[in-house]
Amino acid sequence: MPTSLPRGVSERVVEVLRRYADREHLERLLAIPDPRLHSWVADVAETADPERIYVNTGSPEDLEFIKRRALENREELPTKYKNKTVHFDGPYDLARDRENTRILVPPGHSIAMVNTLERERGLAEIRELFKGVMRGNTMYIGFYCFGPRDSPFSLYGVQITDSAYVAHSENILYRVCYSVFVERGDKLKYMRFLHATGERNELGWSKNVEKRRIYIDLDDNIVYSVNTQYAGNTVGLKKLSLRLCVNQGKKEGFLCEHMFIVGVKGPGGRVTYVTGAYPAGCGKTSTALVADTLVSDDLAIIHAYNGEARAINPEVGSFGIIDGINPVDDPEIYRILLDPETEVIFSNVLLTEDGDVWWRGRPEPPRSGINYAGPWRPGLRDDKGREVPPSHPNARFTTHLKYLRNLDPRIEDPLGVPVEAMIFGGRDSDTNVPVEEAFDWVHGNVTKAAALESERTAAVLGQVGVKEFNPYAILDFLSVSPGEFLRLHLDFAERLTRLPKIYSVNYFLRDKEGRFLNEKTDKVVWLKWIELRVHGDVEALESPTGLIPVYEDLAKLFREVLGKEYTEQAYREQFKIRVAKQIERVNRVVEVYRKIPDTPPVFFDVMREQLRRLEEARLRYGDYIDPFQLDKK
Ligand code: SPV
Ligand code: MN
Repeated sequence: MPTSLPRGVSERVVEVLRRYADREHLERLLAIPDPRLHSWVADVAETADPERIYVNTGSPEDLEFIKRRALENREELPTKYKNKTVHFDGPYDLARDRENTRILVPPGHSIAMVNTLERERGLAEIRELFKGVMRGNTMYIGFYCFGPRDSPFSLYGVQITDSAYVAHSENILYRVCYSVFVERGDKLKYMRFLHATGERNELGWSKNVEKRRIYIDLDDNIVYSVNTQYAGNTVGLKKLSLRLCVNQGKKEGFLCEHMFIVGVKGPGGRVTYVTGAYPAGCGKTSTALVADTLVSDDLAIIHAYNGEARAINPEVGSFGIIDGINPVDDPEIYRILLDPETEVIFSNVLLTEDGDVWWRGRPEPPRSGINYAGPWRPGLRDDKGREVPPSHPNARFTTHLKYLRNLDPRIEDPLGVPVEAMIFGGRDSDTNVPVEEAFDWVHGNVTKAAALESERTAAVLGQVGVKEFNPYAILDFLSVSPGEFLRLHLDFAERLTRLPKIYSVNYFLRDKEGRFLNEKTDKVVWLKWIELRVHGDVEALESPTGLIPVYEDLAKLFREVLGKEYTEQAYREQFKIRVAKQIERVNRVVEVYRKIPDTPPVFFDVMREQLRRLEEARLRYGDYIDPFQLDKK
């Protein structure tokens, strides 16, 4: 123990900490010259009453310890593969909980389309729920950089959790940077995350899921999460931080996005950086993986820097959907998931009796084992007679990006990569063409980003398949209204001299029989087309809703990139403009924004223009426009 206390630390705080932390861990904590941190930890410990405090410095021993603890307390189960474990969330805790995720606000305050709760009420509830909640468990404290070290764009976060699984996940997904906290102490601005699993039942699931709460306190830059394990509800720096980051971005003039960042190679070996926002389960991860290089698969922080939009990845790992990943369509990720050298946490897959892991996409049929709902055998039905899938549709893998052969080394570039295009993708069976360029930044932000819709998938609790409004694919993570979020983007452009181009993509068009019009692999062609457009290397056809590819350019790309014939018939079917459906879409989305009071007026102007173009087109062509009838721009 140091004989004198670090500056500003009170005797009382140290007294409390000493009750929970042994000498080594107390010293680790006090080595960070930040008395507010010490008081917070002491306060949490006194309330939650853990057995002990573990301060994670990110040393190999600490990382090992946390992994071992997750196995010892059965939050993770071993598999027959080295360094690969399985975690189960239980059948009622398999996805993000929208209803119980709230932004805490002052009395009488609300944010359009965002779930809020009166701050004092929320905090009181949390205080109650955290009383004694960690009894008998270890409280882990982790320190993370949300972005490259020494980047002016990076943010920082401290996570307290009683879950070794959550701590383990964060050690994979983020850069542990205890030493930065030691160096910078109270000069460092950081977000805080406090999580408790709550009581677990005999199968290890959070028992009190009806008391699951995820409360975001913007005033204090802190998120609370309790009675849940699912990573989207618990891993603070993942989606919980996104709400804090959006709010900070609003104040400081940067963008915090639910976007991948990839490099696409073009003629002469040039690399063009593109970001992409898609709701979960709409092809985001798979698109990120088919690009030539990958910087990020889920999140991007974008700053205006010397007139350029520069993007960093706050993460270094991936929490990806595993359902459907197979050796043919996704060879790289499939390899990583089973490679003896990689570290992976599988969640909510099937763990077979012989220690193998099974998800939809593994070539052989599933065998008996345990899954997210308990023991499983082929043909198992639930109490309502429905077949229990062996592996859940929102089953996931958590792994390091460093295993990717095409990881872009610029993931560590402190100034990020220049963004030249932004893609917005949704799951849409009947309206949008596979790829389309917006006329300009404002048109793209309004009609492709702010107006994004998608059919619901398994990543959130609730009915699958319903068409949902999801502006910028970030609705679930907004702490400002969608109107304000749009305005942030419009304002952001004023600080740029080179504006990224904006695109929509849709991989989910279907024919009348319900069959997909595109192959999974086609998306790489859309990326290559976007790359060429950014550099003005190919022309485009002007539709009422944007600029679409010329048939010959796509046919050439299909041949070069996929070795495939692309027929005029396929093009015609995929790229016909569904005028009537597009009109419905405009009307639907305008209705939504009419109820959002702070929508910038330009939104309605741009939508009105879009509607006018569509109506004119309908008079001229009818409900569908054959793309061969369109003129070059
Ligand atoms: C998503 O749903 O967008 C994800 C997974 O990336 S979660 O962490 O649950 O948000
Ligand atoms: Mn995501």
